[in-house]
Amino acid sequence: MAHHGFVIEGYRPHSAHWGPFHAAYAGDGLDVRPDPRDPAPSPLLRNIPAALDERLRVLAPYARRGWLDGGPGADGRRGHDEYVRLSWPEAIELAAAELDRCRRTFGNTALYGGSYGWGSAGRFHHPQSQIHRFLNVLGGCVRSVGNYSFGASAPLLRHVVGGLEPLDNPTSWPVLAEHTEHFVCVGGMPAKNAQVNAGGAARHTVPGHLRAARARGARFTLISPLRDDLAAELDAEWLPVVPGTDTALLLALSQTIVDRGLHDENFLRTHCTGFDRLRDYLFGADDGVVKDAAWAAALTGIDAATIVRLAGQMAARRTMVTLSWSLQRSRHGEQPVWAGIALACVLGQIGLPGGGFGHGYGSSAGVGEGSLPYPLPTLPQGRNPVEEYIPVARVADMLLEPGQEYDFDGQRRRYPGIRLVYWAGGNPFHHHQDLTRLRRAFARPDTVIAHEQFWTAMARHADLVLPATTTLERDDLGCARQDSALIAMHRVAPPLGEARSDFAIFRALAAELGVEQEFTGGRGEREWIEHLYEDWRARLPGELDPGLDFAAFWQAGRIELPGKPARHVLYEDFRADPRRHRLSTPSGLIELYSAEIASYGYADCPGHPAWLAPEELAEPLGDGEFPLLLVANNPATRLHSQLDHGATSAEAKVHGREPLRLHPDDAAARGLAGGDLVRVTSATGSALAGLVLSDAVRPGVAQLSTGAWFDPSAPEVATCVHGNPNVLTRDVGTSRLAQGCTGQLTRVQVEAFTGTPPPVRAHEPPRGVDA
Ligand code: PGD
Repeated sequence: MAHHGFVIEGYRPHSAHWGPFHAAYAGDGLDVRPDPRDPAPSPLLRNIPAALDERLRVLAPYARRGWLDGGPGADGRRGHDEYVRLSWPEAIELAAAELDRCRRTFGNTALYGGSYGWGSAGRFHHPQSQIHRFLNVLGGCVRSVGNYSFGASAPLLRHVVGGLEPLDNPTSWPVLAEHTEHFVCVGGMPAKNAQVNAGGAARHTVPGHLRAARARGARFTLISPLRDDLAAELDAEWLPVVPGTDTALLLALSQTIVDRGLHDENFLRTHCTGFDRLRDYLFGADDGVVKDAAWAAALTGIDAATIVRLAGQMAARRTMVTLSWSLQRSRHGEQPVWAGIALACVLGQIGLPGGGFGHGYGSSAGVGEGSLPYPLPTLPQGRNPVEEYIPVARVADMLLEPGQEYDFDGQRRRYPGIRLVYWAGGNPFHHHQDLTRLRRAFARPDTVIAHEQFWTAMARHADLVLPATTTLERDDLGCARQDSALIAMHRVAPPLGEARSDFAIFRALAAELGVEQEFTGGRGEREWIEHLYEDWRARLPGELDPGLDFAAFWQAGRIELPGKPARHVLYEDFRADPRRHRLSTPSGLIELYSAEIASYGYADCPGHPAWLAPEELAEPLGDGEFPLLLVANNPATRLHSQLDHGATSAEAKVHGREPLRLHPDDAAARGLAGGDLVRVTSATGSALAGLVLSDAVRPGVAQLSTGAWFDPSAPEVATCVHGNPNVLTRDVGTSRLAQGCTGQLTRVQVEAFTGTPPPVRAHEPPRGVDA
């Protein structure tokens, strides 16, 4: 790699969403070493050197040929077109003129700046903060609310427990490690997801806490179609549930406990509302169906005796019901969360050390780490005067159906008409469902602008592609809300090609549009970073002041963050006195029946937790054109789609395609062997993948993780020849309540691919860009 002869000496501190590290750049490569204070560094660190692989980087500004020649307008060539290199002044002039035209002609409600995505770690160069600050200075934009991680849970939790504490600050790990006797892990606590936390994870502690609990004698039950959703060393009893049926299992556990009189009447009376309605439902008063173990056995594939035994064990011990985020990323995803909370209420251990429920243990490194009791250094985003917004996962609906009405959390809303889409720090062609439909949606706007580091599918669907630096090429501050240290993220390499930081790009655009001072606030990058640090420090309570000015902090490379309580028990105060520590629900109590939700009249989210069969289970597993249920979970070898070409990610590929796992029996029934190239089809699309056989996968289930870069280069063979499961998933909300994403599950068939395999081109630049 040629980097203008620029060499940065020595190892410097830096940080990613998957942990802190030290990196040394020698002009032709990057050496990455884990931080010695991290007890369990992530294998994803090995992907980081690939950030500087210039073959995949956007090295200069580019315009899409059709847009440059034909001007703004709806265009189905997005995603197929060639690109034309621009100079920075040309790119800035074109982008600024188009932003100006759209906002003046159609108003700021025609700009979509939802720009969902994780971007990279770093408090200042946080792409969402940068883009929102910029668009707000221009008069605002249509924004998005919610996320793809727990999009169904957040609105539900506000109704049921009056806030997001179970997500933000559940009972802390040291308390679980010491007190929990039985972990009932619904959706597991996968080690792969516990490597990652939005903003960083200075120390990976989850494996150690789990090991400590096991060493103390804690018992683990894993409820998941995948055995490796919990570490093997924990010796869990594995209940390989049919995906999408956890709600039925949770309801049957509650029914069994109540039926045997093992429930906590007192807790249900003093801390909950609506138990009578739930009990009527459990015992079939409304529909004649008793939700007992035999009923659940037929749906879940877990035999009735096992369900009854588990119910008894749970009632006899200090039990923590852990609900993963993945559970709610499917149709009616609100229900397993609500049913899990209801089960914890029936057990009556909420507020006791090690008992109750938690949501997201193992789904992220931060959950259970405790929250810092003060704000982090944060770039102010200004005010968005535009009131229009969409639930984040409804982006394709918005672009395809402007003016269309839809339901969301009790409101009847209307999609705005979008002319310009602006994205920085996210990849909808990774995170969204039914990518064929998303491509149709992205053909609609007049203009799509993206800041990207790599030639991702997002970049390839944009009209103007502005090259962004990676985190390695800029200074920043690294920290997350549940973190234990603030990292001085030293720049470890010079910018590749003509790449600029998102801040520098927005600054140039702001200057062109006459609002530079408003955007920059009169500060350059280094001044902002120093200001964010000093301003944060000045606001800390005196006893928590780290005592280092910016220069000393920068030199030290890191400071430990004080102030987190050593132990925290979710709803301990509420348990002690529910009147004094009311929840922010209408009743002040946990709502097992929500009159508010019931009043919305949504058949797909009634007033109490209920079993609503997902469309994916309309036919039993094994039947029909698509007999297998695909689990499209988050990957073990990279964060989402980031650094898909990195060493850890690339080593897991089979024939260069994403590995698809199948039980050996399901493979044998199809005449397939490990290492075969397979074609996976669903009602929405098809993908090529490399087959891996594993008895850790429940029969009837296939597993293909997200994050292989979308490769539509051989549509005659497959919608994606690289193995991106989002060509297979359905683009439909969880329910009218939350409208969360449902990417986790879809019905598929898996067959041998016998033709000539087309090359994977996802990691090559598009036409017009010098390779
Ligand atoms: P990433 O791969 O992290 O995915 O979706 P998300 O869009 O966050 O994308 C980040 C992008 O930002 C990358 O393209 C990267 O190059 C770019 N980038 C990184 N840093 C910067 C920067 O500083 N500046 C700029 N301009 N760009 C930058 C993740 C989403 O996917 C999430 S959170 C979840 S939980 C969902 N999970 C599933 C799932 O379980 N199943 C399915 N089928 N689909 C899912 N999608 C969701």
